[in-house]
Amino acid sequence: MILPNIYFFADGGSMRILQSNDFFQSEQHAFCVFMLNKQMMENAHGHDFDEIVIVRDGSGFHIINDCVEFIYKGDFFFISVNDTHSYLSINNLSIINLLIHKEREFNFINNVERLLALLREAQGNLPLRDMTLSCNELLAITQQCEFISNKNDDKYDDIYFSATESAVLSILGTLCQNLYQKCDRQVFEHASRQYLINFLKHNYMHNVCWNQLCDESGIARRTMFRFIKDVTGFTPGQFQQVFRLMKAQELLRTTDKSISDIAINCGFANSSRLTESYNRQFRHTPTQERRICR
Ligand code: RM4
Ligand code: NI
Repeated sequence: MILPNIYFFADGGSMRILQSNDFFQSEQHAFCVFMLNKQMMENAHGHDFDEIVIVRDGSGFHIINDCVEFIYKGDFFFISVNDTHSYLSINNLSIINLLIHKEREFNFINNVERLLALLREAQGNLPLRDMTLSCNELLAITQQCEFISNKNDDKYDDIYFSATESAVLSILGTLCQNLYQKCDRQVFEHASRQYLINFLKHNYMHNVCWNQLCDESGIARRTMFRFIKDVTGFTPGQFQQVFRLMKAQELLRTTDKSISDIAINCGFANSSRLTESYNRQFRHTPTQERRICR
C-alpha cells in the first residue's frame, strides 16, 4: 500500500508568525484575500491577523494546534491570532484565505467583529456539526473572492473600498447564514456524499463495514469506492490508515496516553502494529516522536 511520503515537520523548528505587512495591500486595508490553487504542505505557523479559510477544492489534513482534521472542498474554518496551524495536501488541496486585520477598521462596514465572533462560537461547537458550504454557497464565495483579487486598482479610493468591502461583508454573511440558518441545502446525492465525507471524518478509528456504509448512504459499493478515491486520492482502507497515523501522531504530541492506548484509540490492533506502521510512515517510532516533540 503506497502512502504519500507524509513529511511531518517534526524538526521542532521555530514557529513562523506571518505578518500583516507581508499580505495586506495597503495601510488602509482591513482585509486581504489570498487565494492559492495548490496549498502544498505548509509548515506550522501563526499570524498576527485572523484568518478565515475556505477549502476551494481537493482535500487534505489541517493540523491546528496539533489537532488533525480531514478537510474537504466546501469546508471552512476560523484561525485566530492565537492559533498555529499547517496543512498536508493529500489530493490537490486548494485554499482561499480571507485575512482580517486585528487593528484596522473597515472603511464602509461596521461590527465585522460580531460576525467573526459568530464564526468563532460555531467553531467552538464543531464536534456537533461540520462547517461545510453547499455547492452554491462555495461558488458565490469563490466569485466574491475572485472579484476582490482581480480589483487591483491603482488607487485605493472610496469606489474601490465600497466595492471590495461589500464583497467581504457578503462572504461573511454567507458563512454565518450557513451556520445559523438550518435549511436543506443539499439535494439528495450531495447529502449522501456529505454523509460519506462526515463518516470518514469521524470514524477513522473503527473497522468499517463498507457494505453496510453503502446501504446507509444509499450509494453502490463501486460508486462509493470511486467517490472516496476522487475525494481523498486513496482507497477507503488506505485513507483510514493515513488518518489513523495522523491521529496517532496528534495523540503522541498532545497527550500522555500510553502507546498501546493510542494504538487502540486510533484503530490499530496493538502497539506493535502501530509502531510498525508509524515507523514505515514517519521514519521514526512513536517513542522517538514523543522525544522529538518534547
Ligand atoms: C498560506 C497558508 C497560510 C496562510 C497564508 C496567508 O498559503 O494558507 O495558512 O496563513 O497563506
Ligand atoms: Ni495560516
